[in-house]
Amino acid sequence: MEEKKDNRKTEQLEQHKNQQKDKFITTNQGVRVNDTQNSLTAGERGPTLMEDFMFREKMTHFDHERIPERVVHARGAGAHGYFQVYEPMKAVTKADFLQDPDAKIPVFVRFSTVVGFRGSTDLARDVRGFAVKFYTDEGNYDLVGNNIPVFFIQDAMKFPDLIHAVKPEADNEIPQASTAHDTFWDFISLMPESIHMIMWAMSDRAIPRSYRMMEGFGVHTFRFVNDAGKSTLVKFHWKPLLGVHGVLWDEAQKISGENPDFHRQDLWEAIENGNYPEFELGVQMVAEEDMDRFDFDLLDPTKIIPEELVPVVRIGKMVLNRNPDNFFAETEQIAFHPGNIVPGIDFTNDPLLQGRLFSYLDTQLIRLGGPNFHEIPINRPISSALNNQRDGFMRQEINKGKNHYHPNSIEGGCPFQAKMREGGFTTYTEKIEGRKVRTRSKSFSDFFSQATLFYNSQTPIEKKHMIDAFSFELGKVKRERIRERMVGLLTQVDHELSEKVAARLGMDSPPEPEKPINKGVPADAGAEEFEPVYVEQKIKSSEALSMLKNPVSFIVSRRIAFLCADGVDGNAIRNARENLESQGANVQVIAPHSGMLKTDSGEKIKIDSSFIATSSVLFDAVYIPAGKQSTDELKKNMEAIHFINESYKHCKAIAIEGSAKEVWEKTFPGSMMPDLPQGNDALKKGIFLDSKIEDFIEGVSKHRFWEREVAEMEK
Ligand code: HDD
Repeated sequence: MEEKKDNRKTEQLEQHKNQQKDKFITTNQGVRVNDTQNSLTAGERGPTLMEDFMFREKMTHFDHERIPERVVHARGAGAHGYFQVYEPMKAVTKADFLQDPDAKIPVFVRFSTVVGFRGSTDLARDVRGFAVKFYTDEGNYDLVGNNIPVFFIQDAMKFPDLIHAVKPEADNEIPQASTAHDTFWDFISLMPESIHMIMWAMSDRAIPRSYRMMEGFGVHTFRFVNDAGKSTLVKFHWKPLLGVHGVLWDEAQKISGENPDFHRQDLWEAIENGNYPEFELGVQMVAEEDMDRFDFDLLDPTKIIPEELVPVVRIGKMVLNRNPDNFFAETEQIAFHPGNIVPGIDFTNDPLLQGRLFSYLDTQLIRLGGPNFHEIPINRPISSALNNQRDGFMRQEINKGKNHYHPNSIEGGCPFQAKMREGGFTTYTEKIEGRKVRTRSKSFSDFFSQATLFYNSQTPIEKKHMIDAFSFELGKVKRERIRERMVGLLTQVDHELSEKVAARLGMDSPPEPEKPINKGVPADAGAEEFEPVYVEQKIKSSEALSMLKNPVSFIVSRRIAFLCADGVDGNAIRNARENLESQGANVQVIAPHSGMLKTDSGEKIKIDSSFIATSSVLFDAVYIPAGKQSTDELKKNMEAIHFINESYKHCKAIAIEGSAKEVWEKTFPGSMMPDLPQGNDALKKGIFLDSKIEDFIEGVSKHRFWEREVAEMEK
């Protein structure tokens, strides 16, 4: 039974799969094709004939192969999996998929970048989409989130402006998949409500190491509704079991060149190798009557609820365990919509969410070509979909009978409406009263306090990365006045931050602004357009907001480069490799040439890549085995030296064995040589000179040795 629940979506998809093995090519009409290499011509050297239906069909289909890419989140990667709740959630929600801890609910997840086109790079500095479709017995539930818990704007009305500003510039379509240009920062500098999200976007969250290592957030406040019709406000979180890890910006840029598919490939390979990505679903729950007890409005999507105020309760786990069979059919054609909800979940009046509820269905109509996209296999619910909607392009279903209206008597009133007790969705009966107005609530006017909270919560190294990010992004902005406005906004977040960024941009540091701190939002807030208020915060710093204050160590699936040349110590390489692989690490042998490597005892080892075909930025750690002849060759090899140098700069664990120390010395001549750690110091600095393999394993598990950057900063 359990297994069956897990497989229901897979089984449904199975019916639509075809196998080519041992089959003939046919036309789309099922006629076998005898030659798909040559068109039909009048004579060997004559013109192609109009009657060549095989050619025309093949070419016509090809000509129509592309569909519009998503207007945002165009580039992504997806996976199948399942979700299992830990305990029944009956007390707060009647949602069926959150009740039975034995039930595995099929899911499909699509991770994405927002800005770049379909063919852009995975490692752009950008927000990552984190969209989950739960195929529940009560219909599809979509949790369409991001890896950042807040959004740039408070009202969906501004979404087209935001996206126009961030996409490549209108005249020359430059730059690709990047926020580092004038129109984006022009818009942001005029939109102080975006500053909280900007702080996140300038942090290492926006350059994740892997889709498997980032959090996800539903962003808006939603509702749980229980059997008794009682509503509880809820924020959704996905917590990756591998922890949250980023790369350095320098690496991100290089990965974009070396392997633009880095994240996509990482996800695919992890699943193929059985290292299934796992995320726990967390909820922050607030009783409806407590809605107004915060320093901010729960309907404002530019605000988080600090975890210190409301803890994240982990209520279940999602496991991604199957790669799609066909990228287009599944990952490209999947259509998400925050409006796809099931009984037990409902919306709030967040004006961003309300606008999204229009946009997603609308966008699928143009992208997928008509109103029947719900019939595409990946979009079909596993519960049956039945109603009086009819016809339209590409209709798959054959609706029998005369009836396509309700009420009807000729078919006995079928299909019936479902009462609430029969599982019919009933909207939460929220009481609403008000005038029609086109305005922003005053309770949305505190733009800076949580941006400051985010900045204050970071470690010095994380702050440094943010200052670097601002300096890079604004350094690409050509118009002086935009930079000035941005630095002006930063002074409102943190004066020291703005001073540091201003210095890097060669600008005078603006004076510290007056920030009259209010207790709560004052009655005249927002009287002037864009005039922010500052509200005293209960929390000054939140551990949960820092990636580095929440370290999670692991070695499984870490990529370790063994730098070798012919004559490498065969025993050493074998022992180290076996040890690392037994822990689940992904070891790759890198050498000056491809093919086979000859060890000192004449044994042959397969080389995974030559130096020219790979790069240090594609790895998490480096191991340089001993062996006189290998050492002598690596010492002369500029690519090997560069590999080690860059790995050091990017704070990765590096193991050096025996004679390989000479390669290290060649990498860092004279005074450039970093201090080699003694004894236990190795684990602090991440350089493992003739260390025990257990220490290196621990080092690789730590992800990065940021202390090295601190040391560089102090120099
Ligand atoms: Fe959106 C796609 C997430 C605000 C309009 N959005 C899209 C996807 C994700 C998000 C993950 C890709 C889904 C997939 O993989 O197919 N969007 C968000 C989040 C937002 C947000 C977390 C703020 C909290 N989005 C937002 C607004 C609007 C849209 C305010 C418009 C009013 N989003 C869209 C869209 C897209 C989309 C145009 C493009 C492709 C698609 O829907 O299927 O409708």
